[in-house]
Amino acid sequence: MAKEATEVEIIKVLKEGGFVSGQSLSSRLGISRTAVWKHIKALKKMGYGIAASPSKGYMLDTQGLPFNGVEVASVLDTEVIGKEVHFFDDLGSTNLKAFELGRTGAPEGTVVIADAQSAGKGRIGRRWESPPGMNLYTSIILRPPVPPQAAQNLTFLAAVAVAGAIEGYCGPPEVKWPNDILIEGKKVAGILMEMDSELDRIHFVVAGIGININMEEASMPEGIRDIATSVRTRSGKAVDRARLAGALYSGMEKWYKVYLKDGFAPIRDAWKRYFRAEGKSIKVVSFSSATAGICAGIDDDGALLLRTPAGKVERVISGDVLSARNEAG
Ligand code: BT5
Repeated sequence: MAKEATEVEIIKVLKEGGFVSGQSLSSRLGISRTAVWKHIKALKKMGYGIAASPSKGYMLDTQGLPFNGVEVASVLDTEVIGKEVHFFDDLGSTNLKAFELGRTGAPEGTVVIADAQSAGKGRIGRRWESPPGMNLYTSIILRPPVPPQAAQNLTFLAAVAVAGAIEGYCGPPEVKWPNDILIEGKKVAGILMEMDSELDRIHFVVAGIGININMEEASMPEGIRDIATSVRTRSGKAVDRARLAGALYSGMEKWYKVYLKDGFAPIRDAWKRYFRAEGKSIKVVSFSSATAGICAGIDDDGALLLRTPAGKVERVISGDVLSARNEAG
C-alpha cells in the first residue's frame, strides 16, 4: 500500500468536498505541486473522476467512485485490519494470495481484495462463484496467539463481522452453522478459514470472505441462482463496495480485539444473536454420514449440538447443515 499512500491521502482530502487548490494539496501533503499533478493523473487512470480548473484546483466526482485499493484504504477507520491493502482486478483466489503473503511475513491485518476470482474457493474443494464488478472477495491475515484447535473460533468471529456489516444495509441476516450468512434462506456470504500452523502453534490464519453485494439475479452464475442472494437484492439499492468492505474490516477489528481480551464467549454470544436454527429440525451431513435431529444450539467452543431422535445430544464439529425446517411450521 505504501506506494499508493499519497493517492489515498489526496482522495481523503478531495472527499471533504468542493474544489481544493493544487497549492493547498501540496502543503497539506508536504509534496510539490508537480508531484500533486502526477498523483492526480495516476488517480484518474485508476478510474476517479477528477475535474481540474486552473483557477480553483481539483474536485472529485463522489458519485462515480471506482472500486480499488486506494478507495478501500481511503474509507478505513481501523488500526490493524487493512494496515496493508493488496488489491487485484483478477486473481485465482484471494486466500491463495494471502497464504503467499503470510508465508513471506506479511503483518497481521494485511488484506487481499480481488474484483474477480477465477478459482474462488469454498470449503472442501467446492467453488465460490466470483464474477467481476459486483461483489467483495477478500482475505484477511491474522496471527492470533492461540492454539490451532481454537482457530475455528475465528470462523464465528468473521461471521459476526460479516453479519454486522451487512446488517447496516439491509437488516440482520441469519448465520447458518458453521460458515454461511443467509438472507431469507439464501446465501449472501460465505467464509473459508485456512491456516498455516505447527501442531501447537498458529503461524497465521487466513479469513477468506465472499459477500454478494451488487450481484442481482440476472447476473448470477446459473448454478447458484436458486440458492444465492445479495445485499442489493434485499435492500433494493446499489451498494458502495469499498464502504461495505470498510465496515467489514472495522467489525473484524472490533471483534478480534474483544476475542484477544475476553476469549470466545462474547463472540459466541454475538453470533447467537443471528442464529435461528435452535429448536428446529435439521440434518447434518459430514463426510459420508448424515444425522438428523433437533438443533440444541452450540456449545462453549462452537460445536453444533444436535438432539437425536433417541434423545442423546451429539456434538458436531464439522459438516454442513443440509436442511433446516421449523418443527412448528
Ligand atoms: C463457503 O464455502 O461458503 C466459503 C466461501 C468463501 C469464499 C471466499 S471469497 C474470498 C476468499 N477467497 C477464496 O478463494 N475463497 C474465499 P462452502 O460452505 O463450501 O460453500 C460453497 C457453496 O456455496 C458452493 O458449492 C455453491 O453451492 C455455493 N456458492 C458458490 N458461489 C456462491 C456465491 N457467490 N453466492 C452464494 N453461494 C455460492
